[in-house]
Amino acid sequence: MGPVQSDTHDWDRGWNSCVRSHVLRDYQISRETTESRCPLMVSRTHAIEILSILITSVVLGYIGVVAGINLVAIDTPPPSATETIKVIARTFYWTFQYPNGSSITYPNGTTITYANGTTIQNYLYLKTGQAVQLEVVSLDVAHSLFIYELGIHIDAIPGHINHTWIEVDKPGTYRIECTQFCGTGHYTMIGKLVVT
Ligand SMILES: [Cu+2]
Repeated sequence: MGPVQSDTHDWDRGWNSCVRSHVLRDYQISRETTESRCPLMVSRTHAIEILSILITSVVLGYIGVVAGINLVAIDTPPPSATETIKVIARTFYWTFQYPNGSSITYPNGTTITYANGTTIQNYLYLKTGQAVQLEVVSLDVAHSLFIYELGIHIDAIPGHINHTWIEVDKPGTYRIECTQFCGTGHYTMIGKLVVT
């Protein structure tokens, strides 16, 4: 079979010619056949493969870098978050340990400053716009602190401190719950974040 008459470019003519006269006729679509009989086609195929790999690598690399930068940014507390509150999980309650000099404003409007810090069970009090760091730990089994409305979710693991931070820009009461099944009283392990 002679070369195909076409107004397309050289590569297309080479391809059609090679495939029709050798590959399809012999029913052998192998690397050896294509390389020995259709060098033009092979070189074009390799160029497309290399280009595809390069484009894919650049796109995936870009996504990876952007995701990495955002993950680090999300995990990094703002400079104003100088105070660290310890969140301690036990079966089946939370305690929030405030550092020395903490100032807490309660819902009735009273503000108290605790020179030696204070510990409060099941209630975490914050002021609107107050950024604090949280150190989360468990004293018995694995728990997990979850504040659905704020998208905060962090495990409380015995012997291991997990870090996160929180800043709420809207006053209100937000439910704190444990999302790790920790025993028969798991469902009672409810706390409240009160933002004044
Ligand atoms: Cu729990």
